[in-house]
Amino acid sequence: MRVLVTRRWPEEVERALQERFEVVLNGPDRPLSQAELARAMNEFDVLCPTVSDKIDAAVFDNGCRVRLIANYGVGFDHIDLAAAKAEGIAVTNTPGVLTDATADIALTLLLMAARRAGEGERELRDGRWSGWRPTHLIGSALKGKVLGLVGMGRIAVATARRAKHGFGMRVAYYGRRECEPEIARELEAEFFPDLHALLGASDFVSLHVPGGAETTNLIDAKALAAMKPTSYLINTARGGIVDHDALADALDNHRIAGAGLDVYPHEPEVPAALLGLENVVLLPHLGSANAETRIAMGMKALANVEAFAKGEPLPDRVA
Ligand code: 8YV
Repeated sequence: MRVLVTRRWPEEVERALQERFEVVLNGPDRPLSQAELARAMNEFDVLCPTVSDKIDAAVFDNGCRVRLIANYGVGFDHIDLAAAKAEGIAVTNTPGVLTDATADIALTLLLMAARRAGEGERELRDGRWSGWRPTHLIGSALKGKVLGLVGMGRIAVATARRAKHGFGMRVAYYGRRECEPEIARELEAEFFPDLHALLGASDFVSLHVPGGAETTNLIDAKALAAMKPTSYLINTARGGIVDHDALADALDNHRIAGAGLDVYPHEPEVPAALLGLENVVLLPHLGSANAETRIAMGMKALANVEAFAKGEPLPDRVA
């Protein structure tokens, strides 16, 4: 069985994969072009892509040998599931193993934005720090503030646990349905069936819904207008969920206090209007970027490829 790994993975996972299958690794470790992806579809049985590969319907146009797309990552909005399904291709992801790492980055962004850490570091490195003073770079406290979660899946719950148990924040959430009673009790979480009502009640809003057509620009100018002028927006989910022109406008005009972003609509492009603003923290998609997590993601992808090779049910099938 021929397997293509589109980006370089941690060594131990690559080795484990190579011990079992005929594996081709993308030596230059740059994103594959659409033409290269289309070619790969005819040359391999299994494709292991990442978020930097756009698997759209067109890559299947010239025929397709691939039977399994084992995505390295939990989000799969870069894969056209309907098109894959139409080709009879199974798709898997890597849920669970990057929950803590991503929640850690949500809290990193929240703390950096609330305490103006990026601004402070830029000031210091630029030699602009003139010394301590009582009114210098005053941020916001977290204790008693409301963290409003948009979506209440695994990563949202892990983020809420950190915020509540670690920082004494209050928890509210918006979702299609209420979360499990046990989790609601533990977090003393207030459910908002209306997104804008949640936005208006929150001091920090953290996004945890999947990307894709259903959530594109969910946080638009209207949604931002529903937020308090003292509130912050945190996004570790997908860039497309936020209208970044509207966000830049809201930040520039201080209609919200700040934002912390790890994801962007067309990565690695970062909306230019954000780059000049002080009240936004910008990270380069680091959600799952710790050594343990990246290995666990690879091992999970490998488990799916192995199950596929043995004709067993796929542990993390999404299509
Ligand atoms: C991954 C992510 O590193 O898993 C996801 O959905 O957003 C990231 O943290 C990336 O997607 C790898 O494909």
